[in-house]
Amino acid sequence: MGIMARDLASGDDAGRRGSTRRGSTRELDARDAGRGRGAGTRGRGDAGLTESAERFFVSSRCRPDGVQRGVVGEIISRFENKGMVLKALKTYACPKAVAEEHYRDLSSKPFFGDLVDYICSGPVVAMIWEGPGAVKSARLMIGATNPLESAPGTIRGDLAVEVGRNVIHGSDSVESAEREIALWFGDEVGCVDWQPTITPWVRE
Ligand code: DAT
Ligand code: MG
Repeated sequence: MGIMARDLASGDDAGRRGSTRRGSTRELDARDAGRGRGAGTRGRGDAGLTESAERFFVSSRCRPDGVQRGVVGEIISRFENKGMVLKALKTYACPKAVAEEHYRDLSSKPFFGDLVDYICSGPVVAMIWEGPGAVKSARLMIGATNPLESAPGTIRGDLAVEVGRNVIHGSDSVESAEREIALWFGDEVGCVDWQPTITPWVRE
């Protein structure tokens, strides 16, 4: 597991933190319910993470102006409407060390300092979404890095005009999603193991 946000933020020993609530909120397995097989549960081992269901990390980077525009609800709606499942969400004041770790691959870029300052300048809403092919699908929904090159209908294509204010971050691979989830959500305390009851109407 990668480095965790709170390690960077506070030097905390993640391993000493309290027990995970993951798995304590067991939901009716929507597929079983839909097929009349009764109230099954999903343990961590298959918490919606079948080989066809990936997790995807999204942060809607909202400075005060972004919050005023109210794009967080719009972004959530788009992923919900697509049929992805929201596994975790939090509003977060991003410490500089977390931002630098998150964007470490870009540390040699001339805009790195401005990017880090920007991410730390206001509340960030971090989310974990899950669904089949979630990484590729969500990247298509988000659109190109430069909003002026993002297709209409994409989040950036519809909601942004400048690369430095492109509204949303999304993981670019399954590996980076897991790294970013570990960074932002640590051991996933508070993440909910659930599936919507309408799952059989969204997925075969
Ligand atoms: P993406 O966010 O589409 O994965 P990226 O990982 O290449 O794109 O870059 C991360 C962020 O860095 C991007 O969302 C906005 C910022 N950025 C990228 N290229 C930039 C540039 N040329 N000038 C200013 N900011 C840039
Ligand atoms: Mg990227």
